[in-house]
Amino acid sequence: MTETHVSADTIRSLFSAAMTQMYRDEVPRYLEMTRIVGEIDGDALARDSALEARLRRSGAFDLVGVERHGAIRVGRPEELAGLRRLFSVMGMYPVGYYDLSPAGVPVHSTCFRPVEAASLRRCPFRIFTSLLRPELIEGEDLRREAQEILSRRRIFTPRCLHLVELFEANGALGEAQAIEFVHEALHTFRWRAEATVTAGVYEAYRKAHPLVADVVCFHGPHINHLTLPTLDIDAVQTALGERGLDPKSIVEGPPQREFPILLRQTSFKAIAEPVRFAGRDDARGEHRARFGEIEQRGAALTAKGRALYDRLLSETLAANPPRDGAVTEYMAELKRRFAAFPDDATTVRAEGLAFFRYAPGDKKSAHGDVETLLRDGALRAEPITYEDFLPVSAAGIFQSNLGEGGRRELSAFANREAFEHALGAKVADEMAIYAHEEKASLERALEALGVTERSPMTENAGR
Ligand code: OOG
Ligand code: NI
Repeated sequence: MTETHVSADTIRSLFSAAMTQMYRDEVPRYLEMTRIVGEIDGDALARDSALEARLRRSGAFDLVGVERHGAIRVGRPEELAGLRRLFSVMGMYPVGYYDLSPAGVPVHSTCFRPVEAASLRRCPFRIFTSLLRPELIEGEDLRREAQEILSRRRIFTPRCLHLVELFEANGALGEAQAIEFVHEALHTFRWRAEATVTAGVYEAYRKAHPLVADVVCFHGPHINHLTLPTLDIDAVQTALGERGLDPKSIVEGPPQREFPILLRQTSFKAIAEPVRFAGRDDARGEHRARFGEIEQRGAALTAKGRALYDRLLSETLAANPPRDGAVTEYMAELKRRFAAFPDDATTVRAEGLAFFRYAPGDKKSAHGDVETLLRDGALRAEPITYEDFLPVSAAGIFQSNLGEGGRRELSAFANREAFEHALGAKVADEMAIYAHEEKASLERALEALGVTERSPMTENAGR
C-alpha cells in the first residue's frame, strides 16, 4: 500500500478535536463553561495590550481556547497496558508517577502526553490516567468481586486493537486508517448510561468509595473531564459561581502571581446523570462522573523550586485549611505564605528555582559568560511551561467531584514498580525532560552566538 502516512501529532489533533466535540455535545454545562472562558479570555486580551504579543512570542497564542487535558480511570493492569499502546499511536507517552493514596484515593496515575516542545505546540492534548489499586478496597468480598466484574469487560473495540497492531507493525498509519482509528478509539472513552452491575452492587461500591464505583461498575474508562486553558482563572472561577455552574470552592495550586509557577486549576462539580442498572428493567438511578475543568500554567520548577513550593503549600494547609465558608481566609493565607517565593523571572532564575529556555537575543555581538550575555541582551531566557500535574491538586479535583464520602484514610505507600509493571513500561521522569530542554536550548543558543567555551551555566543547567 502506498498511502501517505499521517504523523502522530496529526492523529492526536484529530482525536482531541473529536473528543472535544463529543464532550461539548454530551455535557451542555461544559459547552457553557467553554463560552464563559472564551468571553473572559477575550476580556483579558482586550485589557492587556501586551498580552497577545507575549503569547505569540512563546507560541501559545494559537493554543488559546484549545483543550489541554482530559482524565480517565481504569480497573485492570491489562487495560492500562492497552492504553499505553493506544496512546503511543498519537504520540502520547507516560510521563510522571502520581500516588494518590495519601489523599485517600485508591489509585495511582501517570499522564500520557507529547514530550517534545514542537509536539506540545502542535497539539498539547494529554490524558491523566489512573489505575485502581484493588488492594486498597476495603472488604475482601468487594475486592474479589471487583476483579471478577472487571475481568468480564473489554474496553477496546476489536477494530481499534487491529489498527494499533498495524501501527506497531508499520510504524505509522495511513490517512484512512488514522481517521478510522480516531473513530474507534473514541468508543473507549464514551460515557454509557448502562451500568454493568445491579443497583445493589453499585451501591455497595459507592459506599466503599465513590471512585471505586465509577471504575468498577461501568463498561469502560469514560472520559471524566476535559480541561480548557484560560488567561484569567480567578475571573472564570468567579463567573462560574455567578452563573450557577457550581464550581469547587477554591482554585488549587499556587496563588495568583506576577511570575506564574506550576499549575492552577479549578472545576465545576460533576453533574448527576441518569443510569440504568443491570437486572430489573426499571432499575434506574444516577451517577456523578463528568465535570469540566480549567487550568492556567506557569513555569516548571526545579527540584529546589518544587521543594519550596511544597513546603509553602503544606504550611498554608496546616495553618489555615480551606473550609467551607472560609475560602477568603485560605486564599489570603496562601498569598501571605507564598510571599517567600521570589516573584520575578530574574530572581527565580538566579536562585535556580525554575527551568528556562534560552535563545539568542536581539543584540548581535556576544562576549562573556551566560550572565553577561543575558545582561547585554545577546541571550534571552523564557520560563519553560510546566506540562505535568500536581498530586495534591489532583486529589482536590478528585475529592470535589466525588461528592460526599470521597475522603478515606488509606494506609498505603507509593508503588511505582507495580504501576510500571502493569503499564509494561517505565514512566519518564518529568524533571529530566525539563532539565534536558533547558540544557539543550542553552547549548544551541551559545552555538548560534558563536560562544563556544563551556560556561559554568551549561554544566549545571541540568540541576
Ligand atoms: C483525575 C484528576 C486529576 C488534574 O487535572 O489534576 C486531573 C480524575 O479525577 O480522574 O485531571
Ligand atoms: Ni484535570
